[in-house]
Amino acid sequence: MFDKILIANRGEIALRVLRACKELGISTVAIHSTADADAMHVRLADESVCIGPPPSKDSYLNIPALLAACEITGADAVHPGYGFLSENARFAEILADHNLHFIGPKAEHIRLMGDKIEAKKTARRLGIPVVPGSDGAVGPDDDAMSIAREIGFPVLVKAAAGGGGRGMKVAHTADDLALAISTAGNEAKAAFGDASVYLEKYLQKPRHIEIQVLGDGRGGAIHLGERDCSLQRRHQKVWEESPSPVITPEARARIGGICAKAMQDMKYLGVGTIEFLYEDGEFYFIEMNTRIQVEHPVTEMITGIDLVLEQIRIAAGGDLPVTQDDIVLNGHAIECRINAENPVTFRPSPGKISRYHPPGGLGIRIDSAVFQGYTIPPYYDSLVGKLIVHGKTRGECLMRLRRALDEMVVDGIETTLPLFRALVREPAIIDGDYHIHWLEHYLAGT
Ligand code: MV4
Repeated sequence: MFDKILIANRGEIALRVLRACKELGISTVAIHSTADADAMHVRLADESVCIGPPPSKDSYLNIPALLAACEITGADAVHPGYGFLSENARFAEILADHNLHFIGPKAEHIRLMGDKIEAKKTARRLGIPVVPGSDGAVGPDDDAMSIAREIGFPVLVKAAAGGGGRGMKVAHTADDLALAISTAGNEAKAAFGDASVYLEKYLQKPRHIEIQVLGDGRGGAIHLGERDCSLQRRHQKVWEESPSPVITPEARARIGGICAKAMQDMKYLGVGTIEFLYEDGEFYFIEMNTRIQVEHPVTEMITGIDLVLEQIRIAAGGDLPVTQDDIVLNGHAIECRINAENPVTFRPSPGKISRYHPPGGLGIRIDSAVFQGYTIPPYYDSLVGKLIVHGKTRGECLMRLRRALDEMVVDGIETTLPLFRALVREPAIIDGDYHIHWLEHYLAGT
């Protein structure tokens, strides 16, 4: 097991990792920019190192500074959290070159899943259902029109180096195709330095269903059910829940088994999330994330498994905590991502929290690093915290969530709390009757 872990992140996920380390008896090193000097994870860590000025490129993304912090403190492992360097294969390799453990998958798997075309080819080879589309990138010499006609309009043009919705263009008819391909390619070149694009059948109103997987790197792997993350705004998840209101136990067992088998075949190491679009009873692979995700608490609440603690144990050579048959999905969990943003315009609202009262009681969890008097800096994401609620049923969970949202106080800044207080009372949400575009239509009043 590791002796000292450097947590290469900030905010709530840095605190989350720190808690798992403390429960494992592992010493912790916090790193922070000058803007985060009084942050909670810095206060609670055994040691801390300031690694630079506020801009992420000069601090949380500053690999030489992070290596120096490991050197100074004698850390033997690095946990990247999510975002920042968490899916940077080069960072994982550099750490290995310095005899430091990267708490995450093998660099080859990070790189593989970072290329959306290679990820899809790998998924198909492993027996995971994928969206019908082109076999790889569509180049200038390819007959994109015949490929598109084979797929059937509307088609979606996607950037190979994209992800998270960046570099996507819909071609509704043949007339739109050439412009969609050139626009997506130019945007991809500008954004990612790689103009490669591929085509997929455009699914009109799917749900976003993701499967949590855990592998020991030696051929053992299990799945921990799904999370329904369909409520998104501009590709930012807002509300996540498990189980999904539309996935039956049979469908869960089928797709979960396929994912677990694929991870066994890959000898995948650590936590991972396999993302699907789900429409008319069919799952379609779109991407795989090779990091711990923001919404991991939803799965923890219904499985009772501490995903971050297991991530660390497995990275140190440990075995899977349970067998697939041991996994029991208990009840229902919903997570609301509460941001320091105007609840109507979503304009960021950094600043000092003058009053803070988190809700409590049975089945209520708050993953947050804020406190009364804390100032939310303007340099990073606007997450105030995640409210995660568990209930025996979805109905009980919604009732408890409504009570918790009404009890929660965050004054001094604007937050999206009012949005969640409205959503939890919205008939379509209460019925679980929504898809990936539902929230944007709701917000637009359409
Ligand atoms: C799609 C799609 C429809 N059809 N692929 C958005 C980001 C990335 N995860 C993939 N995304 C999509 N891929 C096909 N073939 C619709 C989306 C999409 C989306 C997916 C999940 C959650 C929210 C979304 C919002 C807009 C578009």
